[in-house]
Amino acid sequence: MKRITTQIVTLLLACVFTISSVAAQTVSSSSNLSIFYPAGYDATQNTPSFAIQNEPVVNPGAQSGWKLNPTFSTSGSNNIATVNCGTGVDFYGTGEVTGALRRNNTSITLWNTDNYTYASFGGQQLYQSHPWVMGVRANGTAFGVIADNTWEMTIAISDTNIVFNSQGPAFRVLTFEAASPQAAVQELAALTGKISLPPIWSLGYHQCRYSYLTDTQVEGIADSFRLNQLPCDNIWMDIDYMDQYKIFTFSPTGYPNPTALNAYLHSKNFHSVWMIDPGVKQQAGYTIYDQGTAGNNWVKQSDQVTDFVGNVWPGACVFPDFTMPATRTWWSGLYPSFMATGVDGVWNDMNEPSVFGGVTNSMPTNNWHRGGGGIPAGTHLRYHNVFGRLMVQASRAGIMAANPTKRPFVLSRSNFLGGQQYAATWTGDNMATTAHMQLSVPMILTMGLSGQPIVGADVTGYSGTPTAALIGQWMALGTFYPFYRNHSEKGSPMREPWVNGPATEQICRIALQRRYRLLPYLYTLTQEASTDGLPIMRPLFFAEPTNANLRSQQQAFMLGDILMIIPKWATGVNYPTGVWTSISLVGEDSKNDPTQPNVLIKAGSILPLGQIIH
Ligand code: MIG
Repeated sequence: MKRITTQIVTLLLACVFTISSVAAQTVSSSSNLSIFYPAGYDATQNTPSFAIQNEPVVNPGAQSGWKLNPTFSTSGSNNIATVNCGTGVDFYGTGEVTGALRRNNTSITLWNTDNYTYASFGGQQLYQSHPWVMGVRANGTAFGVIADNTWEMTIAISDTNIVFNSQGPAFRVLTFEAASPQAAVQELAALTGKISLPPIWSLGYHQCRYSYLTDTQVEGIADSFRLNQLPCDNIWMDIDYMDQYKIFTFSPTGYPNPTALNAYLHSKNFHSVWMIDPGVKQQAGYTIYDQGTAGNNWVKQSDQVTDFVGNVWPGACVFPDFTMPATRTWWSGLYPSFMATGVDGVWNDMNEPSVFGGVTNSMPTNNWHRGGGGIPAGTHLRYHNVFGRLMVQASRAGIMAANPTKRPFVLSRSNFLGGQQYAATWTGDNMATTAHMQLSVPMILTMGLSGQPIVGADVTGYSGTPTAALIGQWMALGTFYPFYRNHSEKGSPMREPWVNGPATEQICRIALQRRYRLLPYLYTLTQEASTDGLPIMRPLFFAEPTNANLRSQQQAFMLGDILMIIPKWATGVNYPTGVWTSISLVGEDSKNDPTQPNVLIKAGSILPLGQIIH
């Protein structure tokens, strides 16, 4: 009875909203890829493509026997593309998502959102957008689907279909075939861009805190790492280093001399990473505000004239319109003097953009971006999802101009498909719970399958109070994240390795020593990612794509091709075929250690290792 009622309601809804199907207008193709343009496709509404950096070479017409043919339709003002993928497909991708690695029967919304502890929107709406789905068939062949638009969109995946439902105008869809899941991710990277090799120090351990409140405290933290013989490469400065949260300023009391602090850190072989947010305090006399106002650089309200003002940490703020080339150039130009204090890396946060009290914690969708240089003017609804991506493009350019001979390191909370070219990322504000520690594995794997290899989660959990046991477990897991950073929220207990007593400190020490022992291998994998686009942390099914028992494995994972990592909390792990042997990295008993994940090497492999660092 219930089912019949549902069917009637569905029928009625279909009548009311007149879901009408639109024939594909044009198809162009190469041997492994097809691009579908719906009727009514208007290039000015969709170009330039933010996802596709390398436009594929295609010929007019369809490839015969092509399996992945979207059907275009509309519902009200929404445009929809439905791709029937056949049966027996395991789906992956869709970027930054909570939940399972295998994306069958999931739905997410692409609308970059400051989603504290993933608690809002059912956790199905986070900081980044990747309109991308990968399928893997039973025989191990794979395919990829890209919905090439930036507008707010949902991606609903069943066992057979992918439905992209966009609030924007008709958009094109790219589908491609690949011999393996690896080949699909490589094709994605060829289309959307690859990382540049980051500095090796960024692969070391990072100690962060919201916030170390004074330079003296930072120096003390650095000293403790060295005194306690805990390997560490980086210390992070969160927003409290600023004067009243004004970007590109320094607190006259807490951080009066950033040059001296950076010099101190460098003298102890640390690097420093400092935060820069997009919101600019609206305050006459503040240089950044005055410059940006004189340059007419701020995002406008819907009247296209008045600066939009929204609240963030500094209070009332204006926001750079990063769609404008002049704004990006101005923003890049702010970095050289900042970097000249000895800053090594930059952390761009809050760039969804986050606006306190705004709808979905952001700015109104009818705000106005002026574009330029090939980017048409348009609403915030169109450009919201690429705000952070355009910001880090400009940040990176400025950092490179400041230090042309150094490889930049930028960490961004928000981004868009392809944005890995500009910045590494982390999974935002997680919780200090076992559940979120475990969730970090499929989240990082999924980002890697969506083109972003350099990812981590806040080790020990950003929000809340972890037990000493959880701190040890998470530090031990983080060893194997591509980006290994301990971070925690203001008001929560400190999480540096020594604060929970000697037993936890020793667990952290072994975890850190393991990381540094693996550094040559991690560096090699990172270099390879910069050329082949493959993730660093990989799902177990990469090791044997035809093995149906590996497709949902999301607790154990691969580091590159030759190491399998099995956390001690992992249950029901299926091994890929082959001989896998536990190894000890720093003298620990990998297989039986109660906290450190078991590290297994594939028979016949060569693993480059560094010295044990004390
Ligand atoms: O509204 O800069 O996700 O890592 O410590 C909070 C303070 C702003 C959010 C980031 C978090 C960072 C915090 N930021």
